[in-house]
Amino acid sequence: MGALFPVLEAADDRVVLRVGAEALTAKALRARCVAHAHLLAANGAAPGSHVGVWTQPSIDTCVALIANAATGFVTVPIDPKLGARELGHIANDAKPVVTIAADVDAVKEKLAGVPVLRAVQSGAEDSVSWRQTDSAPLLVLYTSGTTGLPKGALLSASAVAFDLDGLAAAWAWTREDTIVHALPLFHVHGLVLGLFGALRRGGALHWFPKFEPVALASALGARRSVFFAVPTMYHRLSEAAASDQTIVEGLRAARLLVSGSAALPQRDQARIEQLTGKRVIERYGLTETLINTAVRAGSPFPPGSVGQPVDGVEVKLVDDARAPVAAGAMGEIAVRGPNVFLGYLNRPDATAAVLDADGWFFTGDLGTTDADGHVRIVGRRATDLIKCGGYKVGAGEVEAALLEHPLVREAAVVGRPDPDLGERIVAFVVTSAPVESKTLEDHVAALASPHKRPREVHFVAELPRNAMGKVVKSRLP
Ligand code: MCA
Ligand code: AMP
Repeated sequence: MGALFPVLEAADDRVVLRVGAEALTAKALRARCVAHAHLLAANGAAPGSHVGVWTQPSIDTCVALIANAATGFVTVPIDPKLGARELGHIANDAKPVVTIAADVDAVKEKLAGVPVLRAVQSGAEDSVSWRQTDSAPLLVLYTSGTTGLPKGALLSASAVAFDLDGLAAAWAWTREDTIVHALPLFHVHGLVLGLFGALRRGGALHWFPKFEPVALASALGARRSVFFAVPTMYHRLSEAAASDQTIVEGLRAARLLVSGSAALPQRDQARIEQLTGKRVIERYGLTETLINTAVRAGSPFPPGSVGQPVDGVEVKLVDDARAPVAAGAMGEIAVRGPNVFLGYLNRPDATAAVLDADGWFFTGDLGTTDADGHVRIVGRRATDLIKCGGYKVGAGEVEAALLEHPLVREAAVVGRPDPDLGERIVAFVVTSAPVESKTLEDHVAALASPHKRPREVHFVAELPRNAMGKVVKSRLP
């Protein structure tokens, strides 16, 4: 064990966090962490309490997320765009003692019943006990299943530290690196890898609240940088780079280009390589397991590889009965190691369905491995899980939201291949009266979340059903 973020104990004058024109040194960040801990203590939270962080894009949000983790509170990050139904669910399920927000008034209205505190703006010279890499919960991250409301995955401080240290070994990631990213701060990719990863290494993070290709590329050229992005971002960068040399130069200057959260299409990989001479490296993970495999920096890798297991993580491929498949055969990817989550909050049934008594977590992803241990993802067991722009969306949650619209009688939702988003959410609906597609898209955005809205709505007279009356999605047009 040791401190989760050793850089906060040393606290020197190096800039560790940059958002827009604002920057914080380790010393200034440490002072704000101390003030944050005192603020929470004065408002009824104790170490181990669930504390919500409203992740609206600002440097104060980054500070609140770091301070919460560093000083012993369990963070429940909340997507500020969540619709009413999902927000209510998280508040009821995680029961945060208090929620931190940069803009208190806007949040108070939405989070009835949960006290909301303004994020600390300045620091304090005082002492605090720093969070160690123990096995108690550090984060509750909400993630979608095929049906029902999202489940809260409980991740320990030791899992986060283990995984980040494994990735540091894989990528020769040191305090000299600046992570550059424009990912949201309420998922593993942007929060654990991008924010906590930079801090744990003691390097820096340059975070962009919005995905802006030219600004990001310029930041990549400015220092020894490592870029984290989802495939949709690489797709858009490769398109923009075709007519903008700044982007080509930025991508070329980065020490490492890393992609994850969904499969990186080979054509985008090829286009980036052709433009910059660099290959993007992939890593593969889930909210529940953090990152399981990663391509090693500077090592050759076959096309489509998501890398070899992170040091200390075991990977096996299994059949439908969870027995190992023959060497070279395709199977469901199962993983075991200190990176695996503690379980879903309040959902022992759902935990038992994915985590066995020997500690193996069954991912639902289908893959193959080669003789060198390189993993390739070839599909997913559940067709009702959609990865849109790197966000996981359950078809069932979109269907449930659509069915809450008074004019929708039946709904079926599928993911269809999309060159930009990976998969786009497509809805088939039977309505009792004419209604605009846009109305239904906005309805889902308001109830669940904008990234869960259907990008395409088809109005049909009836849904194809089998003899039992069950919708047969494979027969949808
Ligand atoms: C659009 N908007 C709306 C509506 N339509 N707002 C309200 N009502 C509507 N009907 C808003 C959106 O919120 C957004 O706002 C803006 O309009 C544009 O929306 P959209 O078109 O959906 O966004 P996009 O441009 O397509 O976004 C592409 C993206 C995004 C930037 C690539 O998908 C993204 O950030 N993806 C990252 C997902 C991620 O981090 N996944 C990691 C999961 P505004 O512009 O203000 O936002 S962790 C994981 O998977 C594992 C562990 C792993 O391996 O990493
Ligand atoms: P989430 O639950 O949002 O954390 O998403 C986890 C899922 O993202 C995994 O189960 C995979 O299906 C997918 N995923 C993550 N990284 C990759 C990758 N490099 N290639 C293909 N799929 C990925």
